[in-house]
Amino acid sequence: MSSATGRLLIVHGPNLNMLGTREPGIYGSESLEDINALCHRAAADLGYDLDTVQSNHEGALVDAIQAARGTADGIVINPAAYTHTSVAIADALRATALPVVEVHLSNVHAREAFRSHSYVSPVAEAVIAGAGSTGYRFAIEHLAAYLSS
Ligand code: CA2
Repeated sequence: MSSATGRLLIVHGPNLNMLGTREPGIYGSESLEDINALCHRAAADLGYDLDTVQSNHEGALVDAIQAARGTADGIVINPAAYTHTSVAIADALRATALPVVEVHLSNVHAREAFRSHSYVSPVAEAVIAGAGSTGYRFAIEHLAAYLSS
């Protein structure tokens, strides 16, 4: 039996399984496993259980988001490239009616113009971009504060 305050879901989009292998100047040198470990520590510090999921497939991400309804209290999502293209992911997030925090490792607003548009941001309680892996800790702290308010 868990005595946790609640349960959070971290959703990682396409290619984030490649973290730490290429483009460290943009995305940092930590692996996805490192970031998941950071998320587990941040959630545990605040009394939350945590699930993580990564997929390179839009439909699998939609399935994971739909499954969060009834099992999670909030979602942290880095939709990666689907940020800029996916109405399906935005609709799935909206349908959960759960609080969502959108995270980007890089400052998407300082890069190519197409990265400044997000289908997910209108569904999000908060958006964190450019803080690197620490952005995930900020997102978890914000969700915990939101859920306890
Ligand atoms: O800054 C972010 O976190 C992004 O969501 C990352 C996405 C990008 O499409 C978004 O515009 C911003 C790309 C993730 C790809 O990650 C890689 C990591 C290592 C090697 C190759 C790709």
